[in-house]
Amino acid sequence: MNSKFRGTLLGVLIGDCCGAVFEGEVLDAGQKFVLRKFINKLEGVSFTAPRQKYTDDTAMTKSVARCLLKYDEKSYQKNLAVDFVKEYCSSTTSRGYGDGVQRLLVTLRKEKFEDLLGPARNQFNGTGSFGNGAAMRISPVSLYCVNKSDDFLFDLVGKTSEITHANVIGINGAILQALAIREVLKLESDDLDVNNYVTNLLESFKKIEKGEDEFGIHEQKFYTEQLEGMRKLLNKEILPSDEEVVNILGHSVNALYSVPTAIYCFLRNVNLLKGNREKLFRSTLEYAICLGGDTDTIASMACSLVGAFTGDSIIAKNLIKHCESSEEIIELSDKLYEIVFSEIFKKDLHLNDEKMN
Ligand code: F2R
Ligand code: MG
Ligand code: MG
Repeated sequence: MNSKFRGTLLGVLIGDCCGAVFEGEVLDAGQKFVLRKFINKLEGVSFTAPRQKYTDDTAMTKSVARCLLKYDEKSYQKNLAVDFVKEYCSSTTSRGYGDGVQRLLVTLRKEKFEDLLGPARNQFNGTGSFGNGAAMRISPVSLYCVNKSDDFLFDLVGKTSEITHANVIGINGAILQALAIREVLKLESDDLDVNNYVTNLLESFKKIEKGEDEFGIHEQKFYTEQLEGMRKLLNKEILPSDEEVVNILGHSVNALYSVPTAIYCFLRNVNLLKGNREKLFRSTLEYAICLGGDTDTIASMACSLVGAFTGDSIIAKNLIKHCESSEEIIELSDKLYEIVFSEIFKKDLHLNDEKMN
């Protein structure tokens, strides 16, 4: 499990660092070749350039991990808002934050965090952000909730998301990514039944999206439909082309058109590399970036899923070494593992004590 914790957060970092170079592009055959050579170079021993920089995806994930380490129900959200702002302001390099979220972090700071959720609700003329920023940073919540109830996870995802994302699409994208990671973290073997896995996510989303709005009109089944589309793509006899995948699932900054895409990238490669798990990380990384569009975020979310599934042992050591702050990411993973499992250990001891008495 310690290795799975490391794999999850290293997946975020490496997908982000490698994908950031191609963010916003549509890759033709030539660029796909450049991408392959670029990752080969990062995996090699002779890489001498400065380490590959991470972007907002990792910056915000680090904040979430740090605040979970000192989790307290009452102060968590304020601590997180302050940490987001500190991380944003302390960076000496551009981390490619979304335009809306940058304005929001400046407002939070200017207003001294008096209203934690108001600025997010006011974003985009009061509709709130549907960007994938809440989903891209959610993996530490999956780690923290590995043995907790669904309700606890939903609540913590909500608290972690709503500081910046008030639109239901943005928040539900984070719920989907959090559930998707937690489900693979909990697997004890490296055998993943892809059909079952998608069915479980679909069942969860049918419940989440069954609500009605204030007029009694049934809410649209946004993620449920995307998950159905993903299942169809996964079950196709002929492997779908990159264009077909992007047409059906999308590759934009909108959470609805990127979270299901990231999960698809992971599952497609699980299916393809059944007897060859060693190649799963590299192959998913390259495939997610090949789809173009929001490459750092889609690769980051997809690789986080691979890391949660296999652990960090299949990630090339040089690739880890050549990404900025990988030591810090490993330290955060290990600390999260320690607090999550010391809590469980304490609970077990307490139960044993009760039995003895
Ligand atoms: N923003 C980027 N990349 C492009 C900019 C890079 C820049 N040029 C640079 O290199 O410095 N990447 C990062 O942003 C995505 C996560 O975004 P997040 O945190 O959700 O931010 P935001 O601002 O809330 O939303 C992003 C954009 O989505 C559109 N949008 C969201 N909600 C909307 C709504 N209700 N109505 C209309 N548009 C909405 C806006 O265009 C937002 O700017 C990740 O890709 C991360 O890597
Ligand atoms: Mg980014
Ligand atoms: Mg991005």
